[in-house]
Order: sequence, then structure tokens, then C-alpha cells
Amino acid sequence: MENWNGTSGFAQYSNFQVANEDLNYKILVNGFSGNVSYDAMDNDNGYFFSTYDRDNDADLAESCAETRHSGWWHKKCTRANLNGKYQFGWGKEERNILGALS
Ligand SMILES: [Ca+2]
Repeated sequence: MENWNGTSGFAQYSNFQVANEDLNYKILVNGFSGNVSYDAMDNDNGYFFSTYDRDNDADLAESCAETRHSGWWHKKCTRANLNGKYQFGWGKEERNILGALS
């Protein structure tokens, strides 16, 4: 991944599992390694996949898929958002990567 100032980094997981449709594509992800400063996917671990028309997140006040412009394993809402807009601002750029790049 690369951020707006050209800094790049990576995150790697030794375990990455997605359940079937009956379980709303629940994600189990762990075994983080990489050169970003934290594991942003840890926030999403154990959550269900949400889309614009399937609000499966843990935020009762909003649809994270709608406000974050992405289908993702949103919790409340997310720290990593690889399907989201690649943007600087409203957010922080960290919303679109797997961890903070230094
Ligand atoms: Ca919601």
C-alpha cells in the first residue's frame, strides 16, 4: 500500500478466513506481520461483511458501508478500508490502508 506522500508499506497475515453467506462472510484474521505500525485489521476481526444494502456492522446509528463508501467487515466503523475511496482528508488517509505508514 502507498499513502499520499509516496510512503509504502505492507501487512501480511498468516491466517485469513472468510465464512460463507449464511454467516454473512464473517472474517477471521490474525497472525499479523509487516512494516506498518499497527494491525488495522484487528478492529474488523470476527465481524460480518456489510454492503450498502446489508448493514451487518455493530454501529446502530449508521450504515458504515454507506458512510465509508465500501463493502467491508465494518465494526464501528473501521480502521482499514481497502475497498473505500482513496482519499486524503475526511477521514484520515489511514482509513484506506492496513496500518499507519511512518
Ligand atoms: Ca449499522
